[in-house]
Amino acid sequence: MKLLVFVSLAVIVSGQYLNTHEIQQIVDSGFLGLDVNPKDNLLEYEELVTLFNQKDVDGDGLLSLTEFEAHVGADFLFTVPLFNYFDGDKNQMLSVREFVDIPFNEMNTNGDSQVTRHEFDHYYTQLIHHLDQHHG
Ligand SMILES: [Ca+2]
Ligand SMILES: [Ca+2]
Ligand SMILES: [Ca+2]
Repeated sequence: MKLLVFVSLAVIVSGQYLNTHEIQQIVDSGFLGLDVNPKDNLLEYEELVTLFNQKDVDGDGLLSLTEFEAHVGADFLFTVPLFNYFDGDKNQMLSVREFVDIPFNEMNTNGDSQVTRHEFDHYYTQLIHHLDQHHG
């Protein structure tokens, strides 16, 4: 099993694209990391803002790359590409607007106050796919 993990990482590092299953796993863990309070298979706007504030360890109202890294996990392949993607004004910091408001509105295609698993999957699968094609 360890060997398998090593081999699949080596394939990714060598620049080959992720397969559908690998992208699905990333999307799964992404959702699980966000749907925490309440854990109801929905992402509420307030839930994401609360999470943002929890991750903002130094309380300056912004997520640094270090704070973001702690959120996504050290072994996550797309930490830097994802951070740069969200960092619209390229100041190396993520504001609530960049990390919550803009993605939330993009995901929330029917404009209510929550993002369903389906909406999240659609958005995040495309995003990871996009980053996968353009990084490395
Ligand atoms: Ca939730
Ligand atoms: Ca901060
Ligand atoms: Ca920024």
